[in-house]
Amino acid sequence: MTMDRRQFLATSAAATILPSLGSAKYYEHNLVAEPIVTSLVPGYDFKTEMLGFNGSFPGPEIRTQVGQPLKVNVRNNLDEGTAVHWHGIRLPNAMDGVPMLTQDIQEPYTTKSYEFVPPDAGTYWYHSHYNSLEQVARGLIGPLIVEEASQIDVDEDITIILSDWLMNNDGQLIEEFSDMHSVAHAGFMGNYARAIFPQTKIHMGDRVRLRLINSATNRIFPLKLSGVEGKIVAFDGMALETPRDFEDIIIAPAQRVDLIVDVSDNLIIDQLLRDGFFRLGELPIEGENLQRKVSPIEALPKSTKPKPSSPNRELELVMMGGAMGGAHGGDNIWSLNNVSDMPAQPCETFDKNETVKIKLVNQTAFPHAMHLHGHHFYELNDNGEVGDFRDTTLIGARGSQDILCCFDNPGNWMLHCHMLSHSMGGMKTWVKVG
Ligand SMILES: [Cu+2]
Repeated sequence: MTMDRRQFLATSAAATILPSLGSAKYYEHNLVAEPIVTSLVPGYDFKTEMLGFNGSFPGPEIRTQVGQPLKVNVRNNLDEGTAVHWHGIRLPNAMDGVPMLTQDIQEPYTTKSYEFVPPDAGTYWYHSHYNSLEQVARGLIGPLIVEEASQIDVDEDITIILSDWLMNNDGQLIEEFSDMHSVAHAGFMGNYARAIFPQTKIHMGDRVRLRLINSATNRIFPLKLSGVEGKIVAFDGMALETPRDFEDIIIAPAQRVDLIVDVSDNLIIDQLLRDGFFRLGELPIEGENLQRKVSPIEALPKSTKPKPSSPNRELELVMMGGAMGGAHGGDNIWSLNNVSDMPAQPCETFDKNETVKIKLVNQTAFPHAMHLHGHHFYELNDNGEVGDFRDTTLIGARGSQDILCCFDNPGNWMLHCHMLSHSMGGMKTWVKVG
C-alpha cells in the first residue's frame, strides 16, 4: 500500500527538530521527488519542465548539525525509479543511495528513509544516483549543509548552486543526455549556465560565507568572483587548516568550495572562458553594514578526519578510453584498469583502517573528476606531501594525481568519474572495505 500524495505532503512541513536526550537533536526532513516546472532563466517568462524535490529546483536546502542524527524520508513521485546519494557524507554504507550496490532502486510511489549522523560539518549535497546522468541533468539535486557545533562569525551564509542546461528556444531541456559523441568527449554540456543564489540580501561591509556547489553533470567551472575579498576555508566540506588566498577558483563536477569573504560591491560570479567570461550570476548589495567584522578570517573548526599515515599498500588506477584515448580492454567507451562499468567483484578489497596510496593515472584526452564514496582522501602533491582532504579530485587530461586514503568505513563503495557522462560510459567501479 502506498501513501497518497496529499497525505504525504500533509506531513512534510519544514524540518522538524524533535528534542531528545542530552544535547542530541534529531533532525527530520521530507523530500518528494517529482516533476516540476520552474523559471530557470531569469528575465524570461517561459517555464522549464524539470524534475525537482518538494516542487523546486534545486531541492530544498537540508540543514542539520554536525554529530546530530538526521533522518530524510524520500518519497518517489516520479513514474520511474530513483535513489538519493548524500554526496561527501561519511555515512553507513546502507545509507549511501547507490542502487545495486547499497540498496534496491526506489520504485515509483514508494517512500524510503535514510538515517545517519553526519560526522563532519561542511557543505555537501544530495542527488539522484539512479540513471544519474539524466536525473541530475533534469534537476534531482539539492544542498545538504552540516552546520558546525559552534556558530561561525559571519553576517550571512549563502549556498550557491552552479550548473548548466541544454535548452531549446522555448526554454525546454533538450534530452540528448546520452548522445554518444558527448559521452566519448567531455560529456553532456549545456548551452546555458547559471549560479543560483538563494533569496538573501547582502550589504556592503558584510562578512559572508559562500558555499559553492557544482551540480553540473559534466562542466568544470573556472570562476572569477568580484565584489568580495577573502579566503577559501574548505574544499568538499572539509575545513582547510589555514584559510587560503584565491584569485580564480576551479570547481569540478560535484566539488564544493567554501569561502569567507568581505563584501565591498555587488557579488558577481563569472565563468572564465578562453576568450573572456560568461556572467553566471550577480547578487546586488543593498545598503551598508556599519558594524564590519575586522578580525582576520579564521579557519573553520577541525573535522574528525583521519590523520595521514604512511600507506600499507600502493595501487594504480588507470583511466582509459574515450575519443583519442587509444585502445583499452573495457567493453564500454571508458574503463578503469581495462574494466568498463560496475564489475561483479570489487576492483580492490581493503582491510578496515588500511591506508592506501592510489596513483590515479589519466591516460585519456579529457579531464576526469574522480569521486570515492563514503570517504575523503588526501591529495598528494608532486613531492608526495599531503595536501587537501577531498571526496572528488580533478585530474587533467594525460595527467595523474596521487591520493592517500584511510579506508576506515566498512562497506561497498563506488569509485567513479563524476562527469556523469563518463560514468555512464563505463568509468566506474567499486571497492570493498572490511
Ligand atoms: Cu570523466
